[in-house]
Amino acid sequence: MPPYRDALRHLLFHGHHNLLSPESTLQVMSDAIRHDWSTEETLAILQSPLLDLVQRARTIHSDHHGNDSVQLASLLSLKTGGCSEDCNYCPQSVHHSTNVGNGDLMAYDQVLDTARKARELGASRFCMGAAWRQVHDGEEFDRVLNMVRGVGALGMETCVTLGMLSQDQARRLAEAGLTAYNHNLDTSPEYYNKIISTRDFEDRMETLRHVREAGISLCVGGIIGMGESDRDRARMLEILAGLDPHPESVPINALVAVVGTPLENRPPVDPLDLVRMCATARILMPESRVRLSAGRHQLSREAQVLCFLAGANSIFYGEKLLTTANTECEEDRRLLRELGLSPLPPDVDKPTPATSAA
Ligand code: SAM
Ligand code: DTB
Ligand code: SF4
Repeated sequence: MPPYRDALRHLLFHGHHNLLSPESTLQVMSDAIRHDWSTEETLAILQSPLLDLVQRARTIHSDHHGNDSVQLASLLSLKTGGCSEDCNYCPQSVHHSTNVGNGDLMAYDQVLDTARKARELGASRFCMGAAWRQVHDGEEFDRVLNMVRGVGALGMETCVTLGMLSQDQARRLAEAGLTAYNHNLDTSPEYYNKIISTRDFEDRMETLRHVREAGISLCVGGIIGMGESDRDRARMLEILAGLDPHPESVPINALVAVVGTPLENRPPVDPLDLVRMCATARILMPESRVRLSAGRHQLSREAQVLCFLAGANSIFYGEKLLTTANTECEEDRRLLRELGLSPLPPDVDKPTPATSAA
């Protein structure tokens, strides 16, 4: 947080004279980093008039980030399909008949080649996903650890999403130099069992604790467009903002309704609902990177601009997400140029562990 805000707060609350009106005092207070947002407060923000909401989010965004950088994160599916979980949105679950098969874990060299290409195109973070319910110790996990080392040695930030993790597995990922772990809450605790029956919300929270204890950055967010209410959306954001410290990255996904999944017929998300989610996440978690994630492909340039205006400052960059399409890199670069936004360089100040092909 910029030091002048602390000074201002000090002046307001500890000075002999309160220099500002009660409304502006409240405004400054509302910008403080908080972990105690209530459902009603969050819902009121989420449902506030759109222009007020975007303006408030934009002010907080400028104060905490300046206006000019967007993190470009590339995604690669290391192990696609065949997952034993029954997440209703996911084309990779064995419980649904989609056209996603059951692949093997990718080879180290192929992963490194893909990461190098992503880096050349301008990505600073490389995210690797596996369609696993949880990590199992053994040869495959060892190979993933090696991939983390290898991608880190390219000077990129590394992120993996591998399902549930034990404390020890999180520690080993940290040792390999992992920057961030992605593990989404996906929806509210109240709506959770309408979407997934093979695990519960508390399982998710436990993995998040293990990641934090290992000193790895947290990437945690969710999905809209699965039939949840505004209250469910607010509850999810409230719980994310209740994490202390806030997650460093908050991916906001719009459901990609894949044929063969139970959610295949969900109507498309209203793009302005995504703007509302980005803005509310920005207001609740001023310092986090809010990532405009799945579903961006279906958004107009104008809707994306509104999301950036509302505080989104990260995107998935590359022609593919895990199994579905994403916006073309060239198109993204053109949009960012037009907006005056530049790609964020990688933040890799940790010494990178030595690498070897497995
Ligand atoms: N298996 C791991 C897990 O679930 O934690 C990691 C991979 S999983 C595919 C990562 C995230 O992708 C999910 O938590 C969900 O938020 C998002 N996701 C998956 N399918 C999606 C879809 N069809 N639309 C939007 N987001 C999706
Ligand atoms: C996240 O929040 N979104 C990404 C990433 N984390 C791993 C995944 C989106 C997947 C969209 C559907 C697919 O391509 O399979
Ligand atoms: Fe498996 Fe993850 Fe897909 Fe759920 S979201 S079915 S855990 S790959």
